[in-house]
Amino acid sequence: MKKISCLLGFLFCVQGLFATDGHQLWLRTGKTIPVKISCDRHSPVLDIAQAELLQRWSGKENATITLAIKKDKWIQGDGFRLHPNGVEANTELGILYGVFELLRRQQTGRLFDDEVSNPSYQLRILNHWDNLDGTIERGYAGLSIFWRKEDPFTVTSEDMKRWKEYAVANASIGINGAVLNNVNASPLMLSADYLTRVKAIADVLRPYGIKTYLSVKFSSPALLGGLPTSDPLDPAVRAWWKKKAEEIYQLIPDFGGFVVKANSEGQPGPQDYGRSHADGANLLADALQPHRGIVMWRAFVYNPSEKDRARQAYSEFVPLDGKFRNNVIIQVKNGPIDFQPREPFNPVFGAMKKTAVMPEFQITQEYLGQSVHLVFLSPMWEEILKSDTYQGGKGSTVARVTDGSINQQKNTAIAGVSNIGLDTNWCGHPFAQANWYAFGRLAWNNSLTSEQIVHEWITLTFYQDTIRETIASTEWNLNFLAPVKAMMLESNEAAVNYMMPVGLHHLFAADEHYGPGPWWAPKNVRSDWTPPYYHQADTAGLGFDRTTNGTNAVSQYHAPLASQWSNLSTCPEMYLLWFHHVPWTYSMRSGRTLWGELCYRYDHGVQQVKDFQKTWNQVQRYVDTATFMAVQNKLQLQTRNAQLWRDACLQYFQGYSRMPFPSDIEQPMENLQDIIRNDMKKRR
Ligand code: GCW
Repeated sequence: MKKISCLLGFLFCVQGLFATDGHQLWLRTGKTIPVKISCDRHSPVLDIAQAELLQRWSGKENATITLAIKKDKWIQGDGFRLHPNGVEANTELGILYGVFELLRRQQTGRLFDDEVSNPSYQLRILNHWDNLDGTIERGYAGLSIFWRKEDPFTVTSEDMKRWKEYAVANASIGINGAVLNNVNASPLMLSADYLTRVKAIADVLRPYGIKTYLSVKFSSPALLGGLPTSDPLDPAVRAWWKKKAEEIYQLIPDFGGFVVKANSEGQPGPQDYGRSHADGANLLADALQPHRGIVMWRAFVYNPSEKDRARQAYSEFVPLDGKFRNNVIIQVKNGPIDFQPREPFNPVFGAMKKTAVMPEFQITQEYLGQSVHLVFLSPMWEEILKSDTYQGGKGSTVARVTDGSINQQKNTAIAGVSNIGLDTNWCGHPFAQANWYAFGRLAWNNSLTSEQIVHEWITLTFYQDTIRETIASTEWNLNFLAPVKAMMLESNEAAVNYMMPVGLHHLFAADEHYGPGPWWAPKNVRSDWTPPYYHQADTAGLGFDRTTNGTNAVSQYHAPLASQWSNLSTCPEMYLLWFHHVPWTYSMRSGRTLWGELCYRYDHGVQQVKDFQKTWNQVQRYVDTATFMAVQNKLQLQTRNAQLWRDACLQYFQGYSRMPFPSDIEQPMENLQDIIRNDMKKRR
């Protein structure tokens, strides 16, 4: 009897220790091992650095760690030097980031001797598309942690606790800025009541090195200030913004600045008054300049009457190069359309020489399965960062033209559209946490590999003390780390395969951007929001002709890309249907016809997700039950959705190709008419 209860006690204990709701993210606190800290200064930031060390130290018992602020010419900005006895930095924040790196090294077993680490970008910013009523545009993990509908201005202890946890998580990966509201901004954001709440948030984030920024609506002077116009050259408008900036800096002396979405998707902007993006951006830049604030002006613009949406940011912004104040940064989405599963890099990156440009990535999976699909986004971002723009000759990668290596620029920055909400695990899908993590790590070091990032994340997240104590590391590496890593690294390409292979893009049904709808084109919807605009399927072939025979968008890229990509035989197949309208019988490098290749890719994507299910089923004993079940369920849904993508797209395109399904792929499980009918029913 005694034996049994002992055993039960043990099991219960293991199970209990094992249970996790994901709220801790990659920041485990295991057993506390004592450590001594030598640090001759006190400040809110340094106190946090010390507290983190005391709480999470897992190195030698009673080791002494020195934290020292010292001038060191190898250290830049908030960078740091790690050495066996501690951390050195030029700034307090450098110490904090060094401490987090030290802890990460311990937990992931990566040794170091003497190493300097400097951030690639000065500003590493999350953009929250959070609305003031608490909803989140393209958010899939609950309501906003910043705003709510009921009782919107009371700051509760719960609020403060969340904001602090959020700050720790960001600081641990080097994120140092947060834009608190949607780029589709409400003018009320700048009202006194909301600014008071912004101050409360900024006060919590500050000691963790996170600056606060706001998205602003360009027509705020009229909508909020009651002026007759918001014309950027109107003196009263200029005075209004100056005063507003002063009011903000009274409350938040280290306020970071504004993000603006102007003349895009119905948002107001300077063009409403016959002025340019530069006039608009400079107006705000002048208001913020005395306070050292910056403007991040988005280049996400497109006009319904244009023939090719992919050309538009370039055509509007490149002629303005050199016309922006030096506290303006143009914020450019990674691709020329809109966060699709795969796009070539945005040509604006290679084209602006005298204006600072920053990448905008989307961490929230708007077009990549939302919080249902397991898709690790780091390989996609890595692909973009490492793409060569050839701006100043070979080696002018997107990373290097944005991080100050090639163009002299006052500010360097990178932004990620956040995937967090009030869900206990912050991100909805347990694996979506990896995308938040990866964004921060790449923002700190834009030459990290996805392989390294995922290795860190899996180890930090899943290699809990209970596992360490019961399972040999060799076994865990072999049976958990290796297969889960492989699955994650493959997951982005799998999504490309089952959604939009070979350069296809924007095939979504309706505005929810989740399921397939290559047929979707209601009469009352702008054509550049509908899939037929992008895939251009007809009986001759498939794909968008962006060569000289078509819209010539390819000419926005430097040599040798422009000629490589405009030539069918030298265009990389992953961009083929992005740049070309290709005959169905065209012979691909695999020897298959285009039609055969599409069939193979869509089906392969489905098989990849089925393999992810198998991988996951085999790692059950290394994961807590709740996480295991949650991921297992989501993978089931992902498989079903991948099948739907394959069946819908292939049968729809078959209507044009009129070619049979190859016999060696899984045949459609549901017929096209039923798929369309169900989809319509869902929307009614
Ligand atoms: O990706 C698209 C989204 C919109 C978003 C817009 C943008 C915030 O579908 O929801 O609006 O881009 O980036 O401005």
